[in-house]
Amino acid sequence: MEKSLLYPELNEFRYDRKLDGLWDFKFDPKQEGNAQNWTTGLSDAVKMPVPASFNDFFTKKEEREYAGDFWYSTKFFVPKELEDKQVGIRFGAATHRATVYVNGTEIRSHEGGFLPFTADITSVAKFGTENIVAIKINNELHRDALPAGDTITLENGSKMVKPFFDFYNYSGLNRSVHLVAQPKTSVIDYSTTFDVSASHATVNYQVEIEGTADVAVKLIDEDGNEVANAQGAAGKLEVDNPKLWNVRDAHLYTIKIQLLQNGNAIDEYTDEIGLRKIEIKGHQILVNGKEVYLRGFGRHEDSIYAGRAFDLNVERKDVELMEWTGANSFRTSHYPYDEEAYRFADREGFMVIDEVPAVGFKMAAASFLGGLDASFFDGDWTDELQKKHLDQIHDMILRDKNHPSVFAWSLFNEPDTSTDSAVPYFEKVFEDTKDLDPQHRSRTFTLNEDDTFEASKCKQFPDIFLLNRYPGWYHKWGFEISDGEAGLRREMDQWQNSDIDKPMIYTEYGADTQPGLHKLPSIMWSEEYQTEVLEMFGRVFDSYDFIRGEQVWNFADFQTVEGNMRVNGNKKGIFTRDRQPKAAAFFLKNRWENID
Ligand code: GCB
Repeated sequence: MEKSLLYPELNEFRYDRKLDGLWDFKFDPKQEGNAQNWTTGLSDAVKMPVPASFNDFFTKKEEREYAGDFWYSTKFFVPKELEDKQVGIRFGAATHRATVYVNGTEIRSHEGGFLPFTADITSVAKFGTENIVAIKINNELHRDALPAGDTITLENGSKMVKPFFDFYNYSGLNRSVHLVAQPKTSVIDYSTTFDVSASHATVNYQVEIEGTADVAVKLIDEDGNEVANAQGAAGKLEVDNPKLWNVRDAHLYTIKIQLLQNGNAIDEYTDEIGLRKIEIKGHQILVNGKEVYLRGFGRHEDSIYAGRAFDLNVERKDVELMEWTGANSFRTSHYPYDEEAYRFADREGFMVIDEVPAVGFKMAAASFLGGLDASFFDGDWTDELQKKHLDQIHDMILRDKNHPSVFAWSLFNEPDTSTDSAVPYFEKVFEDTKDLDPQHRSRTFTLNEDDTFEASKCKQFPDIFLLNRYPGWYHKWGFEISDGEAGLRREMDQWQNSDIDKPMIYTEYGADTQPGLHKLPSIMWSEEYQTEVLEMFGRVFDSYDFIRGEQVWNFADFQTVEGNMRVNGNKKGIFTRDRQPKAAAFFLKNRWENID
């Protein structure tokens, strides 16, 4: 069951119960937890909500900023009726690496703070009684891990993280924890591809099973009618007059996968899928044959109190606000989000660029810390890093491949692509991941400001170009913005005059803005200036046909490290951190509602 990243489900054959709530929590700066048997529970612990990042609950700075090992523990009951099943604990996310112990026995470790993993506890679980789980987590940043950064030790002995990226290193059990059980013979994965026309759709499916069983698959429409069925671990579901999944007009079907032995059902897994055809043709992005222009946001999982915790209330509000602006897309900058975000996007018809936490792969990104000029890919950490990077791309695609909303995979954010040493790293990443997605969605990455048409050595890799550009903010700012626009147009002219025949999406542009600061004429940080920057970009986007989308940075203000470029976080939000609109929100709404 540990191989499966399917979302948990409760049905006749499967069990799912959230273990969310107040857990025991304790820092372990001296790494003495194992020796002191914290694996069987924590004494002198504080109470900590799950899911949540621990950081913002504390009032002492050394606790909020804590880097190193820390533990969570809770008791949980395993029902007797699960005795004949495989039982596991599924962690939605543990930042950034973790080891799980149940009833004192070490079960497994996992690296990567933004993807789920299950600890199979079948052999140690006590049925019909109470059990105890402890998880040791480490939130340090290193150059050979994702997301990239350093961990230093201050003269007073405190450890401190130095991210090479611009979001706060919120840590802990940021997503729900589930007690799950499934039959010993069970569905562990499935995938679908589609052949779609207006009057007919073929769903080609493939089911992966642990054990041996017969497979029966049904497709059910939104009214509960069975529209197709098939037998076998791989097969075709034929649907006449399908209701296709369209952008901001989603229709979903339920796929019901049943396992049978001697004609008796022994497992069932159901999920919602959307039938649609995505094509990249020259500069165009087509969904079901219709051209789509992306409007939307780079986002973060970030909110007050619980940091990076997934909160369905926040997600609900964000979806409402995105829809209010007329957005049809977002990027999961800079890491895969909680599964619920994709399920919601599937339902609402958003186009999602799904990003792996390969962020900070650029020494200049450490300029938030004072600038380091070497090439990131010359470092001796790249072999180890690449292993983890590939592993996380694998898991992201495995987890998210059935979401109709996901239309592209972003394999890096702003890596250093202007040195030759980047090329072999990219070659391997693109080669090794080319067959992971049965739907073969576009694979891409965002190009930072330094990685221009002329400078980037990695333009051969992406299927779609994603550009992050900041004239008007990080250079040519204020009254010089007209030169910023001229420079941007010069770069766009180079792309236009090249033989590159792929779409381009702007995945970042924007300006930090202090809400409530008004000034006529504008100055930087004022709400007026933010709108002027967005107007400038809008003029440029409208001048080039190969630009097929705009995702402003950022949906909402978010927390970052402290620094002389940040006033309590990044303020490029179109909404404040508590999700109220800045003036630019009204500008974007007007613009986007008038774009097809
Ligand atoms: C970027 C990064 C993003 C930052 C943004 C900024 O290029 O991709 O993580 O937050 O710039 O505002 O500096």
